[in-house]
Formats: sequence, structure tokens, C-alpha cells
Amino acid sequence: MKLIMAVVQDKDSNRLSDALVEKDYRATKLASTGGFLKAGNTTFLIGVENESVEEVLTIIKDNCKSREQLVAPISPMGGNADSYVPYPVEVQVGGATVFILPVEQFEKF
Ligand code: 2BA
Repeated sequence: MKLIMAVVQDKDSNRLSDALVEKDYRATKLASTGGFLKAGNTTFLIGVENESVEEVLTIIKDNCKSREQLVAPISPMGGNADSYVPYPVEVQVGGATVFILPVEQFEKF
């Protein structure tokens, strides 16, 4: 068994969870925040049998779009001056950042 952890943009999260439910995959959605943009994103935890990993990756690929995002300069006031970016920068975000981890044991009580 594997645990697929997928960080996706909030805009894609409903479509992705609908697509997973439609194919009968179970998933947990966690509200998360990107370390760089400090903007909300969604992390999916999807536990699947090994033979289903490829199908789930295809569902993620088909439902998560890559987008350009302009990052406005944010005042370092009250924040960390080390991460202050003084000019707007454009970054390419997503479609999805995916980690696949082995599951040692799975129990449901
Ligand atoms: P963020 O950390 O907010 O990053 C958003 C986008 O900003 C990234 O898109 C990337 O294009 C850019 N970016 C991130 N760090 C950067 C840096 N140090 N310098 C320049 N540009 C940078 P994605 O790569 O598609 O990542 C989307 C989100 O996925 C990330 O949001 C983060 O929440 C997660 N993520 C990405 N890589 C990760 C990793 N290795 N471990 C854990 N989470 C990760």
C-alpha cells in the first residue's frame, strides 16, 4: 500500500475530490499553506493499493492545472525580514506536487 500526498491549488481541490470520489478512492483533504507564497493550498492524503497508484496520479494530473501567479511585495513588518521580496515576482504554481510514501501498516477501527 502507498500513501499519496498531493499539494494542489485550492482552485483545483473540489474538482479533484469529486473525481476521486467518482472513482471510489478515499481521500483526506488538509488545509495547508505554501512556504514560499504563504498562500493557502490543499494537501490530499490518499491511501491506495500499489496497483492503483498510476490511476490516481492520472486523476491528479487531469484535474490540477498549472497557473502563473504574481506575488506582490509584502511588507516585512511583523514578519520575517529574511523572506522579504521587495519586487513583484511571477511564479508558476502547480498543477500538483506529489509525494508517494510506502505504508507499513493500515488499520481501520
Ligand atoms: P509555495 O511554497 O507557496 O510555492 C509556490 C510556488 O512558488 C512553487 O510552485 C514554485 O513555483 C515557487 N517557489 C517555491 N519556492 C521557491 C523559491 N525558493 N524560489 C523561487 N520560487 C519558488 P510549486 O513548485 O508548484 O509548489 C506549489 C506548492 O507545493 C508550494 O507552495 C508548497 O506548498 C508545495 N511544495 C512544493 N514543493 C514542495 C516540497 N519539496 N516539499 C513540500 N511541499 C512542497
